[in-house]
Amino acid sequence: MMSRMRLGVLTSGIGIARHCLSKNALFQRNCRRHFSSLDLNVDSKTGVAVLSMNKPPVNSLNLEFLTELNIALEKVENDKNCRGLIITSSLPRIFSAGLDITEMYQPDIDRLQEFWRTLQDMWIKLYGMNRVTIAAINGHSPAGGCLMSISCDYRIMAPNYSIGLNETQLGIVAPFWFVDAMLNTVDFRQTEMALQLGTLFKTEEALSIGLIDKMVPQEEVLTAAHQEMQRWLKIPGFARQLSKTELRRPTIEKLIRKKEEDIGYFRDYITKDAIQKSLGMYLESLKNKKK
Ligand code: CO8
Repeated sequence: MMSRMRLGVLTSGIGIARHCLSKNALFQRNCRRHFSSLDLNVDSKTGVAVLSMNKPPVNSLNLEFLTELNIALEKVENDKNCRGLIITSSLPRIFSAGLDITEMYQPDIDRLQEFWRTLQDMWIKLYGMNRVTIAAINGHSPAGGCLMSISCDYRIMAPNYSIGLNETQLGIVAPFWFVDAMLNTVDFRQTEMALQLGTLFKTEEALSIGLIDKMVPQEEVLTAAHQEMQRWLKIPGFARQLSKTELRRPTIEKLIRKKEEDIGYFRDYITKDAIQKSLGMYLESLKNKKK
């Protein structure tokens, strides 16, 4: 039986989501009001959850969206019947445009810090998740979208999209834990070049350097993710989980140790005049694209 809940831009605030979710209602059919920007479907027969991002126009990660992602990831992790998670997008052509740049441009300082802390928490949960995680990348996946993808255990992507840590193109620097996640995925030389140049790799290039694991036609991305999931779920769960934890723990612990320092660094860095100027120009260039 498929159970389903929609999470989303909370018309009545995050409190409602917490209320619904805290009562373990996430997987019940009857708790679906007020939500619109995340779909979480759990197939109770296979134990596979599909989390689909649905925040038009580009699934940009703002504070509210990250909060919802955190709640959903926590629920998946705590659901004993759930063994695997597929993350994808409901939007055409976009997996996620990464962090919402408007959170970083002319920010309110308290919100900015909260935003960064919520991103850190989301990453710690996703990168350290015991469940098998597969990114079904059915659209562009720059910066924070790339971070989410490389935090999963396996990546399947449709052709003719782009993925990468392009922060330098915005005049900003990817934090150490973005870099660590990249280094744990592709080799040092590729990371060194990609991070400096802010490279957005086309799907084919991403495949050739190991940034993604498989390329399939757009309409087959989700099916391929389910098929791949079966391969992972055949492995005894405890052994697989421990192997993952052993490999990822040092990277996660590094951020946990430096969390507050990282928030302070981010706040001081992002509010510099020169960085604000770069972000403003980048936002403007996105808007002018259409003209
Ligand atoms: N944040 C906020 N708004 C965005 C973002 C974003 N990341 N991306 C796009 N938008 C907005 C556009 O401005 C546009 O707004 P409007 O409709 O009001 O003009 C709307 O979304 C639609 O965008 P497009 O018209 O560009 O849509 P397309 O389908 O043509 O293109 C893309 C989609 C390819 C995703 C394109 O929008 C794009 O390249 N976006 C920018 C992606 C990007 O560079 N993201 C980087 C974010 S930074 C990050 O994730 C990590 C930061 C780490 C900080 C560390 C500091 C220490």
